[in-house]
Amino acid sequence: MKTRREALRNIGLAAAAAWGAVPLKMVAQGGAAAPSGPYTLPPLPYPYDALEPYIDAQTMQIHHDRHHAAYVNNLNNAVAKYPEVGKRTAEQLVENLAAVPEEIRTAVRNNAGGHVNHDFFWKLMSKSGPRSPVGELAKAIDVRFGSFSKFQEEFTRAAAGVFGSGWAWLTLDRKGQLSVIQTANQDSPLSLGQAPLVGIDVWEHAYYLKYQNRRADYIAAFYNVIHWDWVSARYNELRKKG
Ligand code: MN3
Repeated sequence: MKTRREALRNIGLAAAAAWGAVPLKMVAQGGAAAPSGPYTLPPLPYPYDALEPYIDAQTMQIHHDRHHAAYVNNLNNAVAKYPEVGKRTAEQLVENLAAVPEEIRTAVRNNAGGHVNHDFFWKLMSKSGPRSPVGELAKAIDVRFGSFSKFQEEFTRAAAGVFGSGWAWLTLDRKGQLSVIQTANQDSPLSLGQAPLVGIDVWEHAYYLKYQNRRADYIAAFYNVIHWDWVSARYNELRKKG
């Protein structure tokens, strides 16, 4: 009997584990396939473990499937009463927050910002390709910062110095000027008239599982996953557009 009870309990545990696994999967698939509004969660462009060992698979899964999904869901909820606002892209929303009705402006700032920032962040990262900028961007970084390592020093300082939750960025403004800036919470450089080229999420949810309170170790690891081919091509595109 004891063996049978144990067997039943084990089946129960297995069933519980299986049920436990279901909601996470449904969040990811449901978020992408059955949106409850105009905004959808794009799938992660690579497997969860693609950035190991620098960024661990569990962090990527929770960060994309739960945190990014929540920004998308909250954005859909925010615009539910304002269908005309929901016709704008998330980028357009953060580029012109003043055009968003005051009642939902803070919710849009936080959640369209969160959506746009994370969409950018996933595309920005890759383990393949060069570990430093190429072409015109490499030259522009040398001119602006003195050298690539001087840029890294400034970017590291900015990322380490964000108090609380936020981001550090390398941005390009409309005059073609490169800058290293910080934004708080989910504020986007687009709201400041600047286009992001590189951005690091320094919210604790981005690194705490693997790095705990060691933000400096996470920032150092991040340099191994910047997709410089993509960033450099993006720089050329933005410069062409002027
Ligand atoms: Mn995040």
